[in-house]
Amino acid sequence: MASDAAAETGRGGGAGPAGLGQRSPGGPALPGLPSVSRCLVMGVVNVTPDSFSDGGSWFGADAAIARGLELAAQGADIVDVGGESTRPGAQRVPAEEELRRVAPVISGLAGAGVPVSVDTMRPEVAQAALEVGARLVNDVSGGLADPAMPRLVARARVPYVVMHWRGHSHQMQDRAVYGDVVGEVRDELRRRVDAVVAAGIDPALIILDPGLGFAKLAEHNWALLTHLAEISRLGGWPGFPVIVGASRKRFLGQLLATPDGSARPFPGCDDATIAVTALAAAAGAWCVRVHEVRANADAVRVGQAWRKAAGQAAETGEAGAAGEAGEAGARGEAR
Ligand code: PMM
Repeated sequence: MASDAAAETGRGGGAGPAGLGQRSPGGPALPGLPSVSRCLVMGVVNVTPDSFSDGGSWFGADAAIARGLELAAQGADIVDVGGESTRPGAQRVPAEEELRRVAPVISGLAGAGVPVSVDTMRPEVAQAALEVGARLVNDVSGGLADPAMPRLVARARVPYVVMHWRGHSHQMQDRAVYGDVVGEVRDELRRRVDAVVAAGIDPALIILDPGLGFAKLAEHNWALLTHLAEISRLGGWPGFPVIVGASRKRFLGQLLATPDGSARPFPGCDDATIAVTALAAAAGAWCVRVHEVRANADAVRVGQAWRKAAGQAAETGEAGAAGEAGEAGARGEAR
């Protein structure tokens, strides 16, 4: 089934130069999203009072719109707007409240020409967000939280982030149990891809996410980060683009803990995030999701130059600057 569907899309089975997906840097662009020949930068605006890393900072439409515009000016290719915290232990907010938070922000940013994604697990929120201009649905549950989501996305024909997820925030860390984290995350993602394709989503619109920090301990996050190419290539499918959301997550604070073992608070984790961004971009990630854009945008260019020098990027159009992929890149000829 997976192979047949993949064949129908006309995409070959080969992976990109770094083995990380047909729409990794230099591959065809996803519809509605910027077409640049490097890893994209997704800036985060959490319109919540309690998100792990920036909760409360942009809680209010005007502040959130201003922040989104600031991130776009700093080099964000996409601005991700969310209205529900997914930090470990968080309780859910009602859908009406989530929508009340995100709709004016998405409308304001999209109206200003910013490519916007909506970070939601709810189809009714995604639907309303798409109506006011969102171009991508970022579903951290990969369609598991609400089976109506894949059907909605299929009808809307927009790019869809399928993240690895094992349950809502109040229970997810109890489920951070793996024998072989890379293999299990791959298998579970493959089942999600099969399910959302069966619901009608075009495989060419799917982006995969290993779900760092979601039912993962630090060791799991590091294992996944160092095996992004394996996440991209699920059995029977051609390579998918991969998005990486390491920004300010607790495993970075744990890495930078004081000698007495206290994790560094998240605002002190931006430099570590930037290091991960450079490595992920060098490995061929399609996008990084980050809270601070300017330095991460620089790090993406470092990673791109690294890829190119290592012979992993295409010869044309991957100069490390914000060059457009162009038609040849979009057809995959640049490889
Ligand atoms: N992480 C968070 C929220 N949304 N979306 C994707 N695709 N990937 C992630 O890793 C991800 C996400 C939680 O982080 P935050 O609350 O600090 O923004």
